[in-house]
Amino acid sequence: MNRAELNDGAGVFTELAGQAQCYGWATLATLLVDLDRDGDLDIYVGNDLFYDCLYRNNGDGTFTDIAAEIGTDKSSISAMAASAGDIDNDGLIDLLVSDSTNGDESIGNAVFINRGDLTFENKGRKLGLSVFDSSLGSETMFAWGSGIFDFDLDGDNDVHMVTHVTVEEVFWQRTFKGFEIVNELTFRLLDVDGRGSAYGDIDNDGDIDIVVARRGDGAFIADPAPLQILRNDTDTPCKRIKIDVVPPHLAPGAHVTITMDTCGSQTQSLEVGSGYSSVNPSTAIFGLGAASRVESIKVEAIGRPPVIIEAPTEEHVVVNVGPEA
Ligand SMILES: [Ca+2]
Ligand SMILES: [Ca+2]
Ligand SMILES: [Ca+2]
Ligand SMILES: [Ca+2]
Repeated sequence: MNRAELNDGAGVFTELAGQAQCYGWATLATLLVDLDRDGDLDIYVGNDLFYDCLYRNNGDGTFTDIAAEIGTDKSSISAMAASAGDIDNDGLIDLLVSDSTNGDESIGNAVFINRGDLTFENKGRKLGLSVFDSSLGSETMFAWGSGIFDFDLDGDNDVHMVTHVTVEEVFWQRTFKGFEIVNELTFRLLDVDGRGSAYGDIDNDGDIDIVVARRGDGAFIADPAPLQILRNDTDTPCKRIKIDVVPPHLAPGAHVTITMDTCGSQTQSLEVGSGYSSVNPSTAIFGLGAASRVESIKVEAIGRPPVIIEAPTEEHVVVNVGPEA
């Protein structure tokens, strides 16, 4: 049984008795994101070998599991990873939940496109993201880590997943048809046997790099396997902007929106956790694509008034959403 505990900021945690427990065989993915934009964090719970839960935050310390009501509960039977990101660039944060394709009830990775009223449409198959390419080495694959980011900085979000069963990580790039697997990326590795992935700009050059956690050799004995860092060496003429949200404890679930001189706007939700046992930094990175400049940045942190920065001149901006700002 899972537990939800409130942190009072002084090192004391109090259980929300009976709330957000989502009983299942094994919970491997927990994602906190404000899906209905009402100023509180909702919770997606991904279970292995059992149905998933989606808890709407009622704002009073209680949660309501709406997964069965809206049909997201049975879309992923072998969930290891869940990620939040705006897949279709309409300003509403969508969900990616990994799954296997190994012949049980599993139907492949789910992509829940947010309609804005806490209902979703699973477009995983339509977008080409539901199944892995069996030519990559196995038909039995499970993604333990996932990320929705604009890895090539061309102005649209791409998708990365890391899998096990000694298969490499998989990278989808957005095309006019949907998403297609890209195999020639410079940071592609073999025999990853990944059990988690985190996403951030490790070398501080303005693009998203990846850290992959790996299982040790042997089925039951955890021989050490070092982390792998996948440095992103994207060569692009597109401009970019990196936005750090501080203080870090107010960043989880914050919506960061940039408006550009052309091509409209882009929105990201800062994730608390990423896939299985991984955490991302409180940083948003946007590629501007065909746009030439950012006209404004808007950061909406949970429980804080929006902070708007007009006409930023730097490629790296730190936005303070705290009371002392
Ligand atoms: Ca909410
Ligand atoms: Ca969306
Ligand atoms: Ca892209
Ligand atoms: Ca980088």
